[in-house]
Amino acid sequence: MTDADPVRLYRTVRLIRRFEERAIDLVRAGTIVGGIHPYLGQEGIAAGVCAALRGTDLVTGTHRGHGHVLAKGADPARMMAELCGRETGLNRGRGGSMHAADFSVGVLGANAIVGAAGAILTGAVWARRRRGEDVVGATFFGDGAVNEGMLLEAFNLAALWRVPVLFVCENNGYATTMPVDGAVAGTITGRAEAFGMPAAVVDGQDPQQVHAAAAAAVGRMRDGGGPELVEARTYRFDAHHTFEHVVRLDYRPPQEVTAGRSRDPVRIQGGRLSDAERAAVDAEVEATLDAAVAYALASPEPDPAGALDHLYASGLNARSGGA
Ligand SMILES: Cc1ncc(C[n+]2csc(CCOP(=O)(O)OP(=O)(O)O)c2C)c(N)n1
Ligand SMILES: [Mg+2]
Repeated sequence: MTDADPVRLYRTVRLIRRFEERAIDLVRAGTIVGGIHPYLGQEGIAAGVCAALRGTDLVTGTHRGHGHVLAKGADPARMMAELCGRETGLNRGRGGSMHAADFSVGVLGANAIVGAAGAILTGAVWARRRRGEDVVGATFFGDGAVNEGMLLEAFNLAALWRVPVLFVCENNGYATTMPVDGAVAGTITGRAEAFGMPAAVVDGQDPQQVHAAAAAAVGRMRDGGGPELVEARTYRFDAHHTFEHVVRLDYRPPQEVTAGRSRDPVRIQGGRLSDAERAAVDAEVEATLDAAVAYALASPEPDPAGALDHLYASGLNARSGGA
């Protein structure tokens, strides 16, 4: 089942947009320590893809991963608490921005290692299906990941073993400051085709177009098809990382930034709603985020005595492990 309901898609892109803007405020205030990689401008990709998935389906994301976690259904309050390093966070404040995970909604994690998330997702979907579970997965990665050996290895095994994974490339034109034309030989879809995977290019600024492409691919995968790739062309509206708010890096021509920002997924999707529908969603999102920020700020930080807890799935005690 997929859900292309325009109001739902708008709610998701608006939630991600406002979540990111509030998170940036908290970075500036020093409440979120270390900064974030804002997903501003790319919201339509997470929203469109995740609306094509079931709650039990799996996703993995990137260092720019808040949108993937929220679109898959994680609680914004516990996500905000995670970014603020609080005990009530999705991962008890230990994961933070780049490692947020919520297994209860199929989010196996954001991921700081460029190119790693595709291999994790491929293995996880393969393992679940071997156990007889009827799941598919989607993994998000940037244009900077398409030359990483680990991702290409994941393409190979997913194609060979027909693991139903949707590989979603968020091509925002840059890997940090490196333009895609200076780093990527050939094409991104050509990499998928080399492994026999169907591949399509979509307008990543249009949530409905992303959703249509993802829903079609996921439908084929549920019918027994193998992996597919979607390259969503997009634009990062803000910095690579919030450190750029402090240290200006001059790598994008101003005209390009203006043109890129003119195609805003929140406005594109919002334009499909009536004024009254849009106002109602906006108010609902604001209330959700007011509550999320209040929850995060009221939550305690973890007890430093527990800093080494939860390091090993086995429960091995890190304090005595090295002796
Ligand atoms: C394996 C690896 N190499 C390098 C880095 C440092 N790094 C972090 S983000 C980034 C750029 C990634 O670009 P892209 O995949 O296009 O994603 P975007 O930031 O544009 O969303 C790099 C090189 C890393 N985290 N992991
Ligand atoms: Mg990029």
